[in-house]
Amino acid sequence: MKIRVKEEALTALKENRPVVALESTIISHGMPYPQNVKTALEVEAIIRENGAVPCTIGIIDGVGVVGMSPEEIEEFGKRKGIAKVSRRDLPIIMARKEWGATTVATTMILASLAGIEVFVTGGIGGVHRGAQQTFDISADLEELARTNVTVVCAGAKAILDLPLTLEVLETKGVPVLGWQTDELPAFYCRTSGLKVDSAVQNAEEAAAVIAAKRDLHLDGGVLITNPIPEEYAMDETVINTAIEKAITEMDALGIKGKDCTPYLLAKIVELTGGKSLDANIRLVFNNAKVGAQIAAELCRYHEGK
Ligand code: PSU
Ligand code: MN
Repeated sequence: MKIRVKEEALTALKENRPVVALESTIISHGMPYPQNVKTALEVEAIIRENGAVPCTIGIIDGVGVVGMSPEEIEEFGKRKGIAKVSRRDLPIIMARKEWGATTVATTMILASLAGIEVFVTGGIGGVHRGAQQTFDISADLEELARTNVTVVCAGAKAILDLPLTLEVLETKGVPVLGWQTDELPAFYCRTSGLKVDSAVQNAEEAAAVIAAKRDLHLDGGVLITNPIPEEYAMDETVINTAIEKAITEMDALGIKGKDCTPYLLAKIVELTGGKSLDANIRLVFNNAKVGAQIAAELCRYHEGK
């Protein structure tokens, strides 16, 4: 597979310094322009401030780019028609030498190929509501089952069936850790009423679990779920009303499959008058700090901690 890792990241990895991966579907399909570009660049800055090298990942002319330039990030935010690429789409986009925005699943694949162990995003895909009929279960869950990358997120959105998402993660053997909480955060809100497998209080505790999993040769990722900061969390009734409405409209329009998540995210931004976008941006920033800390702690493990 053709992959290009930026020089700065290659050096950092060789010298056992922390590197953090970032995805591009959140840029091309998760937020509107120009907030998408501004957020992506700011997340990189936060990761740097916290001592790690950021690597935004995407596919450019069929090459898996691990560590885009600011100009490339701008292009992913601006350009229309960049495909949303999950595991099954990856070979097609590469063979055709096209551009592709990487989902959580594909970002994990490319990060892992480059030797990056930690990946920061907003939310993962999961079991969609009504999956009992539609079978719509994100390939992100399958990837978490097999690829050795830790994913830091703010839980999963209530556009998904959260209890079923946790069930699938359990089946697939993916530890779900709560960052300073024992409750699964629900993206826009801090709580979901569901328990995570274990709380971790700091990067040291998180890294200990990740290292133990690796020592056991248990393939697959670890999910770190970090609640949105209190001051940016949304009112549960407001967000749930918007989510219900967005799902109803999506079903009426007959939108299915990979178009669901991008449609719902954009619709919810519209229905909340931009409030959900603000929350989304803030929670990604918050995750960036945690991801950089965990990546640094994992480097200490490599030194034989
Ligand atoms: N959740 C968000 N923003 C996003 C996504 C999820 O809040 O941009 C994207 C991620 O790239 C994730 C993908 O991997 O949606 C999941 O899509 P699907 O459900 O089609 O697998
Ligand atoms: Mn799907």
